[in-house]
Amino acid sequence: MIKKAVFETSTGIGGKYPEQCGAEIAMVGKSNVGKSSLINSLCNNSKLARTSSTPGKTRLINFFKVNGEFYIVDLPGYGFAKASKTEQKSWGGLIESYLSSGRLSHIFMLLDIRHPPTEEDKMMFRWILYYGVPFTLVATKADKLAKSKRAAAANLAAKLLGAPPFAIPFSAESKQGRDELIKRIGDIVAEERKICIKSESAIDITQ
Ligand SMILES: Nc1nc2c(ncn2[C@@H]2O[C@H](COP(=O)(O)OP(=O)(O)O)[C@@H](O)[C@H]2O)c(=O)[nH]1
Ligand SMILES: [Mg+2]
Repeated sequence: MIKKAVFETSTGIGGKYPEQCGAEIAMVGKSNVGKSSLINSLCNNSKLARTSSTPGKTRLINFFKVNGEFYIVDLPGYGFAKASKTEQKSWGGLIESYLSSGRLSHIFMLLDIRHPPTEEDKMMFRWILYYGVPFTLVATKADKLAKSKRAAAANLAAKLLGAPPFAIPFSAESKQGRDELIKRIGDIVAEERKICIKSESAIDITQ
């Protein structure tokens, strides 16, 4: 259950991450795929993460603290056509240093349910595998497809990405998939809690 979600901080290139706390779950995907809308839907707050119909607006990593216990993280999107080479490079640097920071518990990678993954989606996915971050694939904007086509389209997008052929259809409009994602987050947070308790008791033994 998400009871409380607040914006904690933003960070850009060379910036500082907030103090680590519990699980950290990040949303990645191309600009306009629905990352901010997903966060707002999960947190029942339409104004929490800024959503926009102009792609490529968010260039910072935004941290939201949930239930005072863990972070949901909104990553800047990729694939905005107008981005210059310099902008693309700085985006890559920001994302790669975050992926390799060891902070991430889990990534939700978002794909538009209506379109095959782009080359940039595939590159993003290779990074996720390379850095070994556990992931869940989410096929967004499910409301834009007929109900009968959603599951197959979501799974096809995952397959074309080169992942196991399974993605959760999600819609911020109809809330389809919301309960499943909340449950997944609950599992990730509980798992992280267990690791914390284990490492705390490991310290006790050596003292
Ligand atoms: N129909 C529909 N539109 C959506 C959905 N999720 C996001 N959008 C729209 O897609 C646009 C981009 O959403 P946003 O969350 O800002 O994408 P982001 O760039 O990945 O953070 C906005 O105009 C949203 O209203 C959805 O599930 N269904
Ligand atoms: Mg956004």
